[in-house]
Amino acid sequence: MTQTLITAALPYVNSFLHLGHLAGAYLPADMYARFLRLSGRKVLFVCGSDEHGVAITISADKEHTTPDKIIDKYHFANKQAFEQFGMSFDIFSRTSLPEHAETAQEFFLDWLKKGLLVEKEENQFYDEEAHMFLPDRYVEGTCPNCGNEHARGDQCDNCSANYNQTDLINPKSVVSGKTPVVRSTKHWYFKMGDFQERLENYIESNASKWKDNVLQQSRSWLKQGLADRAATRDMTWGIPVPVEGAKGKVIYVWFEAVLGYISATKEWAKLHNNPEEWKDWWQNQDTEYIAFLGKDNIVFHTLIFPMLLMAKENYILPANVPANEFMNFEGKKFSKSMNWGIFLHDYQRDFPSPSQTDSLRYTIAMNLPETKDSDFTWQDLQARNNNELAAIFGNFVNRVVQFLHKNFDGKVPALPERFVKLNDAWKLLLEDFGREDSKELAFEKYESKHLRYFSPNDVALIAAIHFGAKKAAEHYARFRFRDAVSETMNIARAANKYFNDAAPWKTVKTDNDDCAKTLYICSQAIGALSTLFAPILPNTCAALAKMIGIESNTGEPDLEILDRWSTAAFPAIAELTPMASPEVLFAKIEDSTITEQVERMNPTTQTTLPETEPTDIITIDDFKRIKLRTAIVEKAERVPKSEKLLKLQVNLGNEIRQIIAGIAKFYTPEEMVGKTVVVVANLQAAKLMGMESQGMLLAANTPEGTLALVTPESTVSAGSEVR
Ligand code: B3M
Ligand code: ZN
Repeated sequence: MTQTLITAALPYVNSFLHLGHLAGAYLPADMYARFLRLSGRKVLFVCGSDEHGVAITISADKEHTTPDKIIDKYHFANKQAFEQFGMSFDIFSRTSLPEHAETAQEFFLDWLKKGLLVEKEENQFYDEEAHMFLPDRYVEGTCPNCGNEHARGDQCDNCSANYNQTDLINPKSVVSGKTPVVRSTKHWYFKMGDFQERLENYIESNASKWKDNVLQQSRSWLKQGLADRAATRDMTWGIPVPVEGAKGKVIYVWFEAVLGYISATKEWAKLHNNPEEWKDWWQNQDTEYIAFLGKDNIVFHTLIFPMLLMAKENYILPANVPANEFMNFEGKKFSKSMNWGIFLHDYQRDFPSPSQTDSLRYTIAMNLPETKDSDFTWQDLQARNNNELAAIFGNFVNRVVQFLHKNFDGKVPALPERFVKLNDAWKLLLEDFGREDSKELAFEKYESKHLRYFSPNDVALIAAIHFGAKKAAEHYARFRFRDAVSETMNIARAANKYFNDAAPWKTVKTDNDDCAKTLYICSQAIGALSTLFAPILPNTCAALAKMIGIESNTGEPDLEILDRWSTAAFPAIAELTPMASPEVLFAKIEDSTITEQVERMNPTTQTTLPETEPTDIITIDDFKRIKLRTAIVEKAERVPKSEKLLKLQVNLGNEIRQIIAGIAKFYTPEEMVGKTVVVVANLQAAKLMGMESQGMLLAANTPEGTLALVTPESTVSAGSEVR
């Protein structure tokens, strides 16, 4: 295998990207791509927007606009967000391009020709008012299994039952609100059963390398037996079925979206003035193909996509599908409708500097949901930034550069006569290390052998870099990104320790030659870190390269292919290279910044944030789902360390609830006690600064920028319904 094709799942363009997206697929894919490029590997990294399917039309309906407007809005927003967060795609394409329709239709016709599609008539709901068949998410009704009145067309969120939409009790069209009729409709079904055995062999032949979650899901599908699956839908938005008599039918989104990777590669090849080059990737046995995605997309990439590729012949299959679990936000699932989570553009607004982007990448990387769901918290971002990035990596760089400016004219020291052959000795030392597997053994063995040039401290640091880089590479190769990054941070730790142990502030007075050598080695360590941290901290490493006067390479596309990784432990910076004046790599994140973010999570204060999304119109039924009740405040106290929050105990008639409200700037605890307020009673509980908030108060923004509580005009008892 001489080259690697990397794809990251094509995000639906029906919402903005949030941190959970980065954690699920995009950040690991990007780190992997950058790592491989830095290791001298030829890489093509492909992504784009998934612009068809019901997810898009539903969002268009909700935003009272058309699908083509929706896709433009989110495609460009997402593309920009990805760029800001450093995704080093070779191409970010979109499935609404005519070239993609061509690819998908060509595949479809090929399935027809090969007899892989069967036509069948089946019953489905039809909305006579909207003149359309209703895809599963367009029908709601009562669950035939548990009686939940808001069950979706194909599955119930309450009891997780799966059923046919025509089994729903009291079905309603989401489009018109009317009861749909049953009509029969014709579709093309893909004979997945024909591929059962080949797919089983494919999965099992990869079993030793794949992650457990990926294997389990794939095997469990195969175990149930692959049945015919509709490859078309009755919809106008999508890629038309390219046969006569198929008006109003499109190719099912999952059967074309995965082909979007191929279309994107074709677009890339065209842009590179070599339109046939895409085949060099997809139809080349020397390509290793790795598909990154979140856990909800697994079988589409381990079974459906491979099946489509097998059917077409000549195509390579994914060699690995290192899917992640989900990352939650402060203990709860990211949710667009509940406004829970951090969108990338929100983070960008509040933390605009490139190093802050890197801090986020680092924090997510250290919390990647590689084997189980994980959690992102603001506190963790602060701790990772302050205690690791700033206190270890940034601190080392700063100490060295400052020392150079104070004592060596701001330049990498020239090697004194005594150590003039240091680079040759360094080469020999690394050759010796190359014969050993473990850092500890190597150190013991060579500590004294190289004494003429290197002190034991020197050997320890060079060993830490050499073996750390090697270990990190092994972790990257096995998709263990958290370990890869921890390993890299350990190198920075070792560098700090080296600076402490070598104590150049002492030797500068006692043995200037030795001091020069120490600082020469420190400078080389900075060079090494600027390569080894590049997959995770590309902005910082680019800035660092500039600062230390070496050519920046953070594993971006289209650079000369060079292996910088395995040579990272060897000196890369020439003597007397000037170093730019010291610059703080990572500014500390203050407590108040974090407190402010945490408080913004409080729904009561969220209204003061700039609008990032168009306001949605809701129906009376939507409104009825919100249960508003009056409540009497029984106790109120300030929340320590917070300017904005009050902790309230409120009486709802039949229960006492704790509510953490962002009103402390406008109401004292004493004023609050005894007040009758209006509370959203069925809001999911949330944690604010470690305390549970079981509801939310209503308050209005005043023209003066303060808040005024909503209270009933006359006396009512606690727990009265507000409508
Ligand atoms: N669009 C999943 C999603 O955005 C889906 C992935 C397609 S990969 C070809 O949730
Ligand atoms: Zn149910």
